[in-house]
Amino acid sequence: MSATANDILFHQYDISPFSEKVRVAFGIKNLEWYAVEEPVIMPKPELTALTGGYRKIPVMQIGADIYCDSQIILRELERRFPEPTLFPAGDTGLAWAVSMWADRVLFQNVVAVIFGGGPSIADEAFIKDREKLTGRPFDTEAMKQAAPMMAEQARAGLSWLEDQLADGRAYLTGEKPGLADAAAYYNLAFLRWLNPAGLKVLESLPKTAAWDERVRGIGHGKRAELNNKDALAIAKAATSQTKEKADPNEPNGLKPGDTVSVMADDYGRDPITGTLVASDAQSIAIRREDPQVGEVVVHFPRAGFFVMKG
Ligand SMILES: N[C@@H](CCC(=O)N[C@@H](CS)C(=O)NCC(=O)O)C(=O)O
Repeated sequence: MSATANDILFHQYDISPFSEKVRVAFGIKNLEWYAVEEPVIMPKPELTALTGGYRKIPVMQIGADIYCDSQIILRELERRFPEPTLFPAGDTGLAWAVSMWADRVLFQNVVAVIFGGGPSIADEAFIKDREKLTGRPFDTEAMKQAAPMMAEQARAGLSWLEDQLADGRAYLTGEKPGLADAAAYYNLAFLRWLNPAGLKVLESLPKTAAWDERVRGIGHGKRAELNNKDALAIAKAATSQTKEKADPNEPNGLKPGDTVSVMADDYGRDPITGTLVASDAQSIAIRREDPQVGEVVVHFPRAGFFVMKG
C-alpha cells in the first residue's frame, strides 16, 4: 500500500516509550498506520521541517496536520476514530489526569531505575544529546545513587495499579482497555526493553503483572513503513483540514491570526512560532510555512505547554 494524505504517519522510533503509549492506542482502536522512523538523537532535519523545531518523539502527521506530543495525538485519534473509545468507562477527565501522572511522575521514576542500574543505551553521543535536551547534566553516577529511592517510588506508583485491579477487573477502568492502560503500561514496556531486572517489582504485584501481559497482548494495530522524505512530500502536497476556531475563554485573550510561540514546559523547550488557527482549553493549532513542507498546521496540547504572544 502507498500512503496518502488521509493516512496516519507516525514519526517514532521503536524504543520510544511515549510512542509505545500511542502504539497501544492504535491497537485498542485497531488502526492502520505508517511508522516513519526518526533518529534517536539530533539532528532530525525532516522531523523539524514538519514541526518547526519540536524535536521530541512521537509526532503524528495526517496530510498537512502535524500533532506534537502523545497527549494531542491521542486526543486527535479519539476525535477521528471514536470507536472503540479510549474511555470505555467514561471518566474522561480522570483518565487524562492518570495519563499525566504516568507521563510525569511514574515515567521519571522508571527512567531513573533504568539509567541508574545496569547496562544502558546511554553512549556518549546519547548522553550529550539528552544533556542538551534537558539543560541538565546526565549524571549516571547520581542516577545510580538515586536508583534505590526511585525503585521505591516506582513500586508505590505501580501498587496504585494493583489497588485499581484488586476487584479482578481486566483493565484499569473496567473490562475494556483505554487511555489509562496505555499510559501506565508504556512505563513497564520501557523497563522491559532497557532494564528487565527492574520488572522484579511485579513479583509482589501479581494483578499488575497479569494486566501488563494483557495490555502487551493488545498489539499495535496494523503497521506499515514509510520513509521520512516521502512523509515530507505528503505534507507538501496536502492542505490542512483544521478550521479556524476562536476561544472565547482564552485566559490571555489570544485569537486566530495572532503570532504565537508554543513551547513544552519541561524539557525540549524549543519554541515553535506560527499564526494561531484554533485553540481551546486542551489544544492549540498554529500555521507555519517551510520550503520543504509548504504550509502546515502544527497542533500541541495546552496541559504541559506554554503559549506566548509573538
Ligand atoms: N510529552 C511528550 C514527551 C515525549 C518524549 O519525551 N519523548 C522522548 C522519546 S520517548 C524524546 O523525545 N526524547 C528525545 C528525543 O528522542 O529526541 C509526549 O507525551 O509525547
